[in-house]
Amino acid sequence: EKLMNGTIVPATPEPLSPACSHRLWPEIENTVMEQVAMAKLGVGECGAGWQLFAEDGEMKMYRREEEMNGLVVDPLKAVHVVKGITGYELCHYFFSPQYRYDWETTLEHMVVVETISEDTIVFQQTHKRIWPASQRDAVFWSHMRKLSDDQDTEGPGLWAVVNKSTELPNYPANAGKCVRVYLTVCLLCQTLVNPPKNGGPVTREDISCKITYCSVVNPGGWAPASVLRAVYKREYPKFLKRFTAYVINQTKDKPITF
Ligand code: 18C
Repeated sequence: EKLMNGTIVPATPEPLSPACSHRLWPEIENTVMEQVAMAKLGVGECGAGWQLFAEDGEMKMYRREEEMNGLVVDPLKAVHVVKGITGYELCHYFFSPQYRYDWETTLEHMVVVETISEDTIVFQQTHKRIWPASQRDAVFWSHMRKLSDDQDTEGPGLWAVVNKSTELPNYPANAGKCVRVYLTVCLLCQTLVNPPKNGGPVTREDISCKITYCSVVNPGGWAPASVLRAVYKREYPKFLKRFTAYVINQTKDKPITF
């Protein structure tokens, strides 16, 4: 850029996200890149040991049995294809605090701790207690972003939400009755459009969304492995079915948002 006095200054790059000056930004950036790259890999490509543990129509859920210091931390990877909704819509309802109680059945209480920007929020959540373990809570940042799709730069692209545990002095871990869990979650959504043959406008009949949901939750403290794995097996399919049905229902009479 050339100033009035003739000095040449480098053009300021467009801000990537309104959150990019925040202290958490480097971690958010790195985590999003890493999680999206992992989510894009098929279960065959990202190492051995993935076992299918739940299947329902297009939905498939895999897990890898893993332990860390004696705690079950099984990574989960789910894929699903849902008709009639876009990747943006799924990410919007997953990210936005105002809908969370509608679909998150394990939730007891949610607090927005910090709104860093329109696309980046820090949450504190308390989840329902499972007998005989202690109740769990989580503090995590959540970031929503559009990604450029290598195959289809003109298309609706890819949207993702990444959630990752963080520490906050005002919300110390294990201070009250809750044990703090540590989570890394990625929801990656790709909209697929079937252009209508008559050349007419695209309707909800013509769209579908390919979903990949990856999650690793460290329970943070003692929890019986058998109970924990049973909770996994029940709660993850329940979550993905309920959440996608919720988004279909919320959007069915609304204009399509890409
Ligand atoms: O990704 C999801 N939701 C997001 C928005 O809420 C966000 C939250 C993740 C929650 C992480 C799990 C927190 C602990 C939950 C305790 C279990 C409660 C079950 C209550 C049943 C009545 O990313 C969707 C998340 C879908 C949740 C699936 C359940 C995950 C189970 C993980 C278990 C780890 C701790 C277990 C504690 C003791 C168990 C004996």
